Amino acid sequence: MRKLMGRANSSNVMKAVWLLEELGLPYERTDVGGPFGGTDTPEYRALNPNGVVPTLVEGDFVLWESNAVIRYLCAANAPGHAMWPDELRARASIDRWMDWQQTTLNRPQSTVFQGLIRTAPERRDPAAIAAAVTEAARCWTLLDGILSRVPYVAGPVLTLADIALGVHVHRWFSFDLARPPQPHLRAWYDRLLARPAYRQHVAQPMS
Ligand SMILES: N[C@@H](CCC(=O)N[C@@H](CS)C(=O)NCC(=O)O)C(=O)O
Repeated sequence: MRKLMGRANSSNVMKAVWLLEELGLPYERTDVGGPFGGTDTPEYRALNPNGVVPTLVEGDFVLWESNAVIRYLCAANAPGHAMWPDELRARASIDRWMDWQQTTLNRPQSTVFQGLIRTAPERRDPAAIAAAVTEAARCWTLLDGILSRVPYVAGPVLTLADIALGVHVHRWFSFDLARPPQPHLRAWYDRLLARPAYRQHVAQPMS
């Protein structure tokens, strides 16, 4: 049986769960990381030397890095699927947004999330959070511009780019803060909310 190791409230675990559900693939998820612990045992480090989640295990095949995991799941189980098509330019356009999530959006978005959701009010760094909100807003407004022309991040249909970014847009619209108007981003978020797997596994109260 395919095993996905990682707690359900991790954005990176959510990517894999959401995709597995969209593709109708069987899996067992186990709670690892955060309050569940288990990431610093020798057994887990042998699977994932980074000590983070998610980790995918299929027999003797082990994979970590959430975006690599969802690319693999798609290619192995739904080759040629519109989520991650074979055509190289279409695929590269999707990969580009997946890299953008990891390299550009993730740092400010994560600072806002950790600051507002995982840090007690008296221990927060308001200046760091404010700077991160400004930078995250810049990123999301850039995406708002893209989504003024297409319904999904990489074009006309849902792809892995929407999976990688969609787990974060729920948080962005759930944070208790002032946001610039981002109507196209909001319309895309509403489109994602129409999907049962997104509602059930991503659009949950933040913790
Ligand atoms: N680049 C990695 C980052 C993985 C990561 O940082 N995961 C977080 C959860 S989103 C984690 O493991 N945090 C520590 C923990 O849960 O114990 C990926 O995309 O898989």
